Amino acid sequence: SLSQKDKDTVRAFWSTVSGRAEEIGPAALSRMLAVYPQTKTYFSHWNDLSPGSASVVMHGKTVMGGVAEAVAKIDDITAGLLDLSKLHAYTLRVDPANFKILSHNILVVLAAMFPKDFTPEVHVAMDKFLGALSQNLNNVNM
Ligand code: HNI
Repeated sequence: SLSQKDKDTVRAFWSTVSGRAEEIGPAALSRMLAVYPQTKTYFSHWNDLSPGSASVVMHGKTVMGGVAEAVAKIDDITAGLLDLSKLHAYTLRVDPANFKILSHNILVVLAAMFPKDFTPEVHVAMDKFLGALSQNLNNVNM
C-alpha cells in the first residue's frame, strides 16, 4: 500500500502536472485504444474511437477528473470514490486487466510529457497510486 512518502510524492507530482490534465487524459486514452485494441469493446457505442477523436478527448478529460479526485482523497480512496467504483465494478463490469493497461498508458504519457519530473521515485509512487485506484474501481476492497 501507499506509504506517507508515496502519498507526498504523488501529491507533489500531481501539482506539477495537473495543469495539463486535459492533455494527459486524451493522450493516455488514445494510446490505450491504439496499442491495446481489445479495450475498444467498452467504448463500441462511440462513433469514432480513433486517437484524438472528440469522444476520446472528452472521455480522456473525464477519466483525469477521476484521477484528480483520487489524488485529493488519497488518504481514503475507497470511501472517496464509492460511486465511481460501483459504476465500474457493477455496471460497466470492466475486466481488471484493463485497469492495468490504462494505468500503464497513463504512466507512459506522464513519462513522455514530463521526462525531468518523472524520476524513478515518482514512477514507483504513481504506479502504486494507480494500482490502488484500479483496485478500488474494481471493487476489490468492498
Ligand atoms: Ni472509466 C466512465 C474514471 C478506468 C471504461 N470512467 C468513467 C467516468 C469516470 C471514469 C470519471 C465517468 C463516470 C460518470 O459518468 O459518472 N475510469 C476512470 C478512472 C479510471 C477508469 C479514474 C482508472 C484510472 N474506465 C477505466 C477502464 C475502462 C473504463 C480501464 C475500460 C477499459 N469508464 C469506462 C466506460 C465508461 C467510463 C466504458 C462510460 C463511458 C461512456 O461514455 O459511456
